[in-house]
Amino acid sequence: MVMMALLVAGAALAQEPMLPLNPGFEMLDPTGWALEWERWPTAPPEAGAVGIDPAVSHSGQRSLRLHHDKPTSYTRGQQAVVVKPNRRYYFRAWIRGEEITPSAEGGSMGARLYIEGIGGRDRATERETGTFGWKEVTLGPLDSGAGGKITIMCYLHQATGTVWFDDVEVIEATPDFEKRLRQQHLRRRFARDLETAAAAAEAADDGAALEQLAALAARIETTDDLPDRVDYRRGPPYFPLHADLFRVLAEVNARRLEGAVPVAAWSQDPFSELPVLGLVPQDAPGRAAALMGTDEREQVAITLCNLTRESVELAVSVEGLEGPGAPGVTLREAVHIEDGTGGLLADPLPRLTLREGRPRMHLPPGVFRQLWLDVSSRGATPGKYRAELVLADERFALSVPFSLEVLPVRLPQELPIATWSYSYQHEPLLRDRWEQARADLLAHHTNAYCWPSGLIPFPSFDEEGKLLPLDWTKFDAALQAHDNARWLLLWPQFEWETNLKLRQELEVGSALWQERFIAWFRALIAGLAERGLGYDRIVWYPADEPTTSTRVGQHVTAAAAMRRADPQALILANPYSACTRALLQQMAPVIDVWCPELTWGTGELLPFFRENSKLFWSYQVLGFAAPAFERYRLSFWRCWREGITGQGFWAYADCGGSNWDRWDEARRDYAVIYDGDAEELIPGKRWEAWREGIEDYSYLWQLGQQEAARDELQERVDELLAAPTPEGLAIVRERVLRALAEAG
Ligand SMILES: [Ca+2]
Ligand SMILES: [Ca+2]
Repeated sequence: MVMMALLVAGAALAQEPMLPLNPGFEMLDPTGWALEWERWPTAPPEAGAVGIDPAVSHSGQRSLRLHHDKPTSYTRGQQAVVVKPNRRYYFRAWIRGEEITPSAEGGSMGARLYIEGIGGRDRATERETGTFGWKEVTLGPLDSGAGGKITIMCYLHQATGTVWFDDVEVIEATPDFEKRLRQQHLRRRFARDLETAAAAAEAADDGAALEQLAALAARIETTDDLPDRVDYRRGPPYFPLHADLFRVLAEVNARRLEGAVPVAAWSQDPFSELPVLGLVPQDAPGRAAALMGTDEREQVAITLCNLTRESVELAVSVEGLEGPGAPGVTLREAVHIEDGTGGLLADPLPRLTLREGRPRMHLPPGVFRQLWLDVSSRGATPGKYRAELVLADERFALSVPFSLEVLPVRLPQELPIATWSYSYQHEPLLRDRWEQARADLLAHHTNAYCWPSGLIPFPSFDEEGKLLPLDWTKFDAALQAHDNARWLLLWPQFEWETNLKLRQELEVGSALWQERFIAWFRALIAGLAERGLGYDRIVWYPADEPTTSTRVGQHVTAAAAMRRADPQALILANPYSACTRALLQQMAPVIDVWCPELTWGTGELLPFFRENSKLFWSYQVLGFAAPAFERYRLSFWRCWREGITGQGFWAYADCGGSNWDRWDEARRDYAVIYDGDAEELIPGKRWEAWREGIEDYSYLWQLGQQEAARDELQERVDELLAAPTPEGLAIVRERVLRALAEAG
C-alpha cells in the first residue's frame, strides 16, 4: 500500500495535474503520519499537536487532527498539487471542531481550508470556530490563471481547541459538475425556506399547511425540475416547487386573515429585517410616515404579500404629492437575493419597471415584497404632506396612506465628517459608468477618496541623482474625475517592497534612499499645493492595515521619511484588532490620523486613539451579509458619540462576478450597488443606510454644537447604542430634528 502510493505520487508529479493524494489521511508512513501530506511546522508548537487521529473520521478510519493549547499557535497539514491553466476549480473538505476559540487579540483565522497560490492569490473558506460535528466546507469556483503548483492547507490559526479535517477534494469544474452544484444550492434554498414556512404554519396552527409542506419536502428529493441557471434579479421563487412552497404560505395567511384582501400591505421600518415569507403581521401600523429636513433623502417601506393562488401585477402610483414644493418620490422595490450564508437578504432596490408608462410591481403568491419609496426633499417647502399609495389591477385597488413632514432644517453646508468607500474608478462594475458613479457617490455624501499608487507620481532621477519633474498625468485626470473631493487619502502602497524602494534600485532605509525619498516627497507636496491641495485636504496612507510587524515596519519606515521631509503632512494608520499595543506604540510618533477598525478602535483602546490623534477616523470591512442598520447606519451614531470625524468602509463597487449572485465566483461580494439599470447604479439598502447614517451624524453634530442640548443628546444616544433598534433610532432622530427646527 505504502509503496504503491509513493509510485503514484512520483508519476503524478512528473505529468498530469491531479487531486490531492491520500485525501482521507488513510495511508500512513512508518511514523504514523499521513503519506503525501506535509506537517507544518515540522515540529509541533509548544502544547500543540499535528497528527492523524485513528479514532475519528468522516469516512474510512482516520482523519487529520490539529490541536492547540495556546492561542498564539498556528499549525497545518498541507499538500502541494498541480492545477491546469485557465480552469475553474472547487475545493471541498469535511471538518469537525471542538472548542475552537480564536485568539482574543483578533486577527485569528481560526480553522479553515486555505488554498495558497491559486491564480496567483490565496483564498480560504470562512473561519470556523466553536464546537460542531462533521460539516462540509467548500470554496470555488477559483480561476487557476497560469496554473501550476498550489498548496492545499488544512489550517488552525491563532486559536485554541481541536479541529479534524477529512476527505479533502479538488474538483475541476465541468459543466455537469457546475450544474449539480447550482442544483444543490437550490435544494438548500428550498430546505431553508421550508423550515421557515413550517415554523409559520406551526405558529398559525395550520395542520393542512403542514401536511402540504411535508409533501413538498418529499418531492424536492426526487424532482429534476430545477433550473440550470437562476436569474437572481427576479427574486424568489426560483423554480416551480419553490413557488408551490410560497403558495402554501399564501393560503396560510389568507385563512388567518379570513380572505379579507387579495394583497396584504403593512408598513415597517425600511431598515428592519425583511423575511422572505412568514405570517403577515396583524397589528402592524396602518400608516407610514417620514420626517425630514429640506435637503435630504428619506424612505418609506410598505411590505406586500399576495394572498391569492396566482401572481398579480399591480400598477403603482402616488397621489397627493403633486405641485411645486412637494417632496419627490422614486418608486423602488426590495429584491431578496442569496446572502451567501444560507439566508436571503432584501438588499437591491431597483426602480419599479414601467409597462405602458406606469410603474408595476409583480407579486408571486406568498412572497414578502417590499415597496420602497425613495423620498427627496430637495427644494421642498416645509410642511405636512398627506399622500396615498395606490396599488391596482383590473379587479381591485388598494390604498395605503402615508405622510411626509418636511421641517425647516438643513444639513450643514460642509459635512462634519469625512466619508469614503474605496470607490475605485477601475472596478468592473463601474466600467464606462463613472459619471453615474460620481453622481451616486455625491448623492451619498462621499467627500473623501482613497487613491492607490497607480495614480500617484513616482520619482525618476537623472544620472547625477537629481529628481526629474514628476509625471502628474494620471493624477490630474483622476482629480478631474473626483472634483467633489474634500479629502484625498493618498496610498502609495508601501506594503509592496518595489514601491517602498520608490521603484528604483535602492536599499530601503539607506542614506541614498532617505535623500531621494525626501526629495520626491517634497516635490509631491509642492505639486499638490499647485493644485490647490494643501495640508488640510490630503491624508497620507503609507500602507494599508499596518497590523503585522512586517507591515508596521514598512509603514513606519515610510512615515518617518515623510515626517522628515515635511512635518506638516498628515499621516494615517488604519490597524485592526490583530495589532498589538507594542506595534501601536511603534507607529504613534509618526501618526496624525488614527483610523482603526471601528469596533476594535472604540473598545478599550479608545483613549489611546483619541489622545494620539490630530484627526480621529475609523473604517470597517463590511461583507455582503453585514446588517444594513447596525453596521452601516448605526455606526455613524457610534462615531458621533466617540468624537470620530471620518469613516470609510470596504467597499462601494468591489465584487466577484455579478453582485446579484453569491455563487458565481469564490470571492465574497462587498459592493453596495448593482448593475441592471442603464440609467443608474442600483442602490442596495446597505448603501442607503450608509447615507442615512451620514445624515444622522450631521444632525447630531448640529444639535451637539448647542451647549444646552448636548448632555441630554448624549444620554439618548447612549441609550440607543446600548439597545439599538431601527424604531428606537427613529425616535431619537425625530427629537433631534424637532429640536433643530425649534432652535431655527
Ligand atoms: Ca435621511
Ligand atoms: Ca458574485
